[in-house]
Amino acid sequence: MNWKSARGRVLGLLTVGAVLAAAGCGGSSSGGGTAEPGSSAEGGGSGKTITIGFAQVGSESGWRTANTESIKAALTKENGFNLKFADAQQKPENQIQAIRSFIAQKVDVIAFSPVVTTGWDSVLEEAKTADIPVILTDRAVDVKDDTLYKTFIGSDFVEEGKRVGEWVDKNLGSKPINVVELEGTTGSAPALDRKKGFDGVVAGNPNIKIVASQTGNFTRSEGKQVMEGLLQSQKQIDVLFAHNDDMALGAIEAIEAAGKKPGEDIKIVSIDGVKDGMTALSQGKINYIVECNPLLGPDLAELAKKAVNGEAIDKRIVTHDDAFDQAGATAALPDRKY
Ligand code: GYE
Repeated sequence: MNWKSARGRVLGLLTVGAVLAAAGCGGSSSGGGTAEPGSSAEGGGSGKTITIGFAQVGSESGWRTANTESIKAALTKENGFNLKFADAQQKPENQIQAIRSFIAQKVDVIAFSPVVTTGWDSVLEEAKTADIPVILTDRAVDVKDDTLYKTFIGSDFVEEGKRVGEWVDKNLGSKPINVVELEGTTGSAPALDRKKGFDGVVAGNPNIKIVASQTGNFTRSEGKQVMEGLLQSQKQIDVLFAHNDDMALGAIEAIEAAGKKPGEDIKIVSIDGVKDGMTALSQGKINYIVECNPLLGPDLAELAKKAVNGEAIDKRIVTHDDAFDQAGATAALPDRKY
């Protein structure tokens, strides 16, 4: 799809425009209108350095690792950023604390990937009062006032779940099947939305029965543990839908330990498309993966510059996701970046 390249061009032009405008305004000392007093004027012609606080979810999955690497690689000194990075270890209270500390440090912009959807109104109001723009990356929040954040960039998780559901419906739904679902972190946008998308589709096929749905918190170890329990408690499991690859990979270990063949005795579908997941798909242990693109760093860098310069930004930016079967994964693996 052309979305990325077209968007890249648009952002690129706007950035060039902003730089030219700043260079042309002459006379003033900092060149940018919204400079924090503490920020230094470096960044090789791309304006003043932007101090950005990023509060990450944690390091629960391969997806998250790739996401963190992308963000750190884009928000560098050379690109005009001073990045303050906090890891919340999957605890919303740690993220709130990190955001409060970014506000106290008077950063130019705050970005974060909220662990769960709720509980953000007060801290985002504090950021707004301090006049610090907030960018949501990857995950959504559920707040009363959507002016509390500037924009939200990330995948459409309902659509991802829907696409997985459609594949199951089309490829496995012609006879009665029992499905177990490994959900992501309880209360997180991807867990809520992927479930909604998937369950909504399969509900239309009376052959498909979701016999159990339990959280594995997006981690490999919890995916394994929960699957071990399900293999004992369920008489017949035909399909596993894991909300991310890591939980599918943990479940594969449990299925193999129980003497069953993942991908054959139990069909497996998941979301993310990280290298380990794609490898399992290429080996036939997973049957279908809908991608979720974690490489949000470059777009976040452009959005942060625009937010600090007070430029207009779309409220919602949806990233493009592919989908893979076994042959597709085998073909994509050699060039896979994460
Ligand atoms: O799918 C999962 C990670 O928020 C899209 O979080 C992200 C999800 C991703 O832990 O692997």
